[in-house]
Amino acid sequence: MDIPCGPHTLTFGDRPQVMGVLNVTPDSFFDGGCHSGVEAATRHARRMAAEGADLIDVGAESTRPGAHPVTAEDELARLLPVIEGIAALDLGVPLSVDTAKPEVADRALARGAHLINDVSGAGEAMLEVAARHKAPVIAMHMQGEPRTMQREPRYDDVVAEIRDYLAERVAAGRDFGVDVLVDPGIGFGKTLEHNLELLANLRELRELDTPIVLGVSRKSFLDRLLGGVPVDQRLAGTLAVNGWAAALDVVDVLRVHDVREHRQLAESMGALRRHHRAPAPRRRVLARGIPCQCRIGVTARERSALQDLVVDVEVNMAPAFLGAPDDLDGTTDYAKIAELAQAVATGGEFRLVETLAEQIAIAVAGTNSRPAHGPAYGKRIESLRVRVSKPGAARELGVAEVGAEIDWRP
Ligand code: HH2
Repeated sequence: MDIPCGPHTLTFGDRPQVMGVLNVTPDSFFDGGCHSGVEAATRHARRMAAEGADLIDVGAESTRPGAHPVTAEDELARLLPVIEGIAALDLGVPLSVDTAKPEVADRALARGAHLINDVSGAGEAMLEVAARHKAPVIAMHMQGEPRTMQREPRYDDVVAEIRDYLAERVAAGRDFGVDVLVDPGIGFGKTLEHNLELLANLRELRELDTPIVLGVSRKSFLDRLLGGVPVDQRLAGTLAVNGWAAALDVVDVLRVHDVREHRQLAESMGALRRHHRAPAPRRRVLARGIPCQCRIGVTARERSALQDLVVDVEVNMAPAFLGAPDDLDGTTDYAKIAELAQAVATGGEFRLVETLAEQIAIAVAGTNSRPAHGPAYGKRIESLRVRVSKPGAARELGVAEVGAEIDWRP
């Protein structure tokens, strides 16, 4: 996917893009006070570009938990000379302005910034500015505001709520003709559990069909996760979380303080992705709706007579058997599966349907080990699923189906 961004194009391909963070603030939680002033800021921007930044994100207001807001005048006074200074360097990378104020974004875009990064989710006024400048926007989710956001944040379903919120922002952007990238806002009005829940389920944001931005760099959830790790020792944790998201292909932009290390991460992930083979195709042999009878149930009365059951078996053949000879000997025989399921059911007495399902799985998997068919023959079943339903019990309970299902690996 390509997104036009001023004279640049944001290209999302094999690897995540690396967005280098440049805070020209006195109080940012990691680099506060390090790059204030045009000279220090441009030096750092040049360094990040040399280290492989694909984008540079300049912010002039800290949004760390507890931070107090700054006025637009103060923000502009810090920001504009730096934006102009970096734009003059012509580093060849898009410059983003990290602000929640439309008037600040407007002025920054007029002075050389190419996209907006809005931690407050890009409301209508911000989208209007973006539309006027034909600039893309990153819309981040935040519950509350930085000063108070970490006081008991609450969600019923953090992943669904944030996905739905970001979906609205993408739709609002569409109304303005603005490309909106989405960011779940790690650490912005979220407990450690909320952050982990989001990071582990980023795939849900893929439904929005727009690039996903992630800002975990050195954040305090790593401190809580790792049991007390100061900010200058959070690089490994940051790389692990970003590596997880990159490996699962659920992130497109990594917003980070450590550009060199993340460019290496992104390049390595890209190379692995290019070499990754799609899961090998495989044969699946099915025997569904096998009528069986069994003495089964938790009470002795239930077990006193044979009950009707229905058994479904799905056998996944090992990929090596794709293209195997067109010969029953080279696969699993569904007639044999049905026969085994019936024999196991009638031959035993069980309290639980799970146990019966397991015994059927073991019996079917046992057909793997017949000798005399070459070395690979004994491995031809890779996994199987057995489902046992009790239609009588379902009728009594007035439900569609009761039973149990197990997945089994020989
Ligand atoms: N995090 C911070 C600031 N801006 N933007 C996006 N899109 N996503 C983030 O996660 C995000 C962000 C906070 O980090 P930092 O800028 O390093 O600190 P501070 O707010 O203290 O300046």
